[in-house]
Amino acid sequence: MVRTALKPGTAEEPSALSQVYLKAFRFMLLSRILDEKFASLYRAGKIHGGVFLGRGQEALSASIGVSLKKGDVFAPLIRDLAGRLAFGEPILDAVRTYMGSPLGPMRSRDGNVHRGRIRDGILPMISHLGAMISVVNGTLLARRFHGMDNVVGVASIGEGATSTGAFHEAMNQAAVEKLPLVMVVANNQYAYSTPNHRQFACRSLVDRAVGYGIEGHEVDGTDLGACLRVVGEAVARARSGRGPQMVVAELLRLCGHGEHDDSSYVDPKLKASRLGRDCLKAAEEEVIRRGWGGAGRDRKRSLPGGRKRCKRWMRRLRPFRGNRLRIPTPRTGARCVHVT
Ligand SMILES: Cc1ncc(C[n+]2csc(CCOP(=O)(O)OP(=O)(O)O)c2C)c(N)n1
Ligand SMILES: [Mg+2]
Repeated sequence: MVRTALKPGTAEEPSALSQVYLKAFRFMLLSRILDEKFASLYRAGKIHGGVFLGRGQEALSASIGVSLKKGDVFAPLIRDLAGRLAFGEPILDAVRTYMGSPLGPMRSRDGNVHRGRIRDGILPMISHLGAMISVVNGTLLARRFHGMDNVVGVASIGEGATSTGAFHEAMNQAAVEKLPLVMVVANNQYAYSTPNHRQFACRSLVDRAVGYGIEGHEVDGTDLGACLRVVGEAVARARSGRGPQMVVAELLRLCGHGEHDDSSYVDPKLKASRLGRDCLKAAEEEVIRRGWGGAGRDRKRSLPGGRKRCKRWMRRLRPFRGNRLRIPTPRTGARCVHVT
């Protein structure tokens, strides 16, 4: 059994726990604020194409980002802004891609969430539906051929994607090759508007891991401490050579599939259940409860990345100021296809 330093709730409360918790929390908060900004720009007609948010999934996502190291590989989902930021993606990459700027990593050829930085291990997304798992497998195999050990690859997908052929082929390959793959499934109860009972008949998605000879772990995706522990342990296991790991996080998407979707089909009972609790709010309460934000005036100042500070900082981002963003001109636009 691989142990990690993270044992939330223990009496000794190691400082490493508070540090990693606060780090993840900061990225959750930053991603939520950035997401809100994208949503408002979309409603103002300033973003073309879709806007897809990670609301309600930030605890899981940030846990991935903080569990990985330089040299690892991450194939994020459309809802993984928190994880991307925690893994080191510059904020401007998100802003520039959404705003169609040629200064962005996709040079305005792609409109929203398909961006990546191959050199830094963030794989640009092909599809939300399982296609990236094989790409992570391939990257891990290539690194093995080059004698690069100690590398972990995380593929992040939704529960809907676990019903695709791409998912099953890639899981099987990862198991046979004993790849250091961590398959993180955000079970947000819906694939677009299709509820889980119309998607699969197994009791838990973790059962699918067993069928491939892969270790599976379930976690409450609304609980940051639990996500940090379970994702962190899965990454440590994969890194130590125990083969692929699958983590299934139970949570609820607290937004539409994209900003074009009012999500009126979501069952109110689910919203009222534990799955529907806001992981960011829960994490913030935990920070305050444990006194990690300091006390009194100090608390305001040190509560990690306090909302005001984050918002003020965001306003300073040049691309958001007026019209200073360099959108493609007819000349540069003609040189590339713009996909949204
Ligand atoms: C081949 C293909 N079919 C359909 C779609 C449209 N589509 C994109 S995401 C999605 C649902 C994905 O659900 P899930 O895997 O549960 O992820 P979630 O959106 O819930 O995070 C659908 C139907 C697509 N992008 N590609
Ligand atoms: Mg889903």
